[in-house]
Amino acid sequence: MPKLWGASASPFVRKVRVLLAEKKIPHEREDLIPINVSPEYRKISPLGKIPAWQDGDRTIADSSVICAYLERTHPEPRLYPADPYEYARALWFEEYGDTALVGVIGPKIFFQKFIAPRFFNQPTDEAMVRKAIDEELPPLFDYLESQLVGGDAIVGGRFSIADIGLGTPFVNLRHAGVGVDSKRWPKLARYVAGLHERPSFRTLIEEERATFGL
Ligand SMILES: N[C@@H](CCC(=O)N[C@@H](CS)C(=O)NCC(=O)O)C(=O)O
Repeated sequence: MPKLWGASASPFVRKVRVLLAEKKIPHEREDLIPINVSPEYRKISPLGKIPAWQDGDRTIADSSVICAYLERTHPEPRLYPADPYEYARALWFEEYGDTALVGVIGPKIFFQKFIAPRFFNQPTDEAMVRKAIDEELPPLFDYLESQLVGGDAIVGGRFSIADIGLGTPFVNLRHAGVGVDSKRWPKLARYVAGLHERPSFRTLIEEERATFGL
């Protein structure tokens, strides 16, 4: 049985888990937290990060690489657009989720409000959280609002890796108790709510909420 390494709260691990669910790929998961990882794990993930994928002696690190690989090994349902421009747009939004959204939501909101007090017994840096919510997220949300045309897919009218990559950091935002203001970003708020209602996302969100007692 192939194995996914990584803790469920990671937006990158969740990205792969949503793709695995959409494609119904059998696998098991090892719940690894990426702190002081073993030399054995570094052989699978040389940077020591999660997620990593292991299938026999084939090992792959990085969520984007794992997703692209699984699209080749399990082409149905197709989660990368066939049209070259739409394909590039989908990769762009996946990257936007991974870097722009996770860059703010991960360390400045989710870590501060959720991880630090629960797991490190550290107080939340409220000023950092406020600045992230008031100043850093709005331009990122403005851009997404400008790119959404309605419906539950941001590229080509069909659910893709773009939607998986964008939807996953919003789960971390939600776990941290922060939502998208539907008056200011109506299309984005509707889009995110729709994504999180898909069975693939919803099952993971419910599982994580149960794990964290949310
Ligand atoms: N580009 C990587 C990013 C993975 C990543 O940064 N994962 C975090 C957890 S959310 C991690 O493992 N951090 C530990 C570290 O950087 O040492 C991917 O898409 O898989």
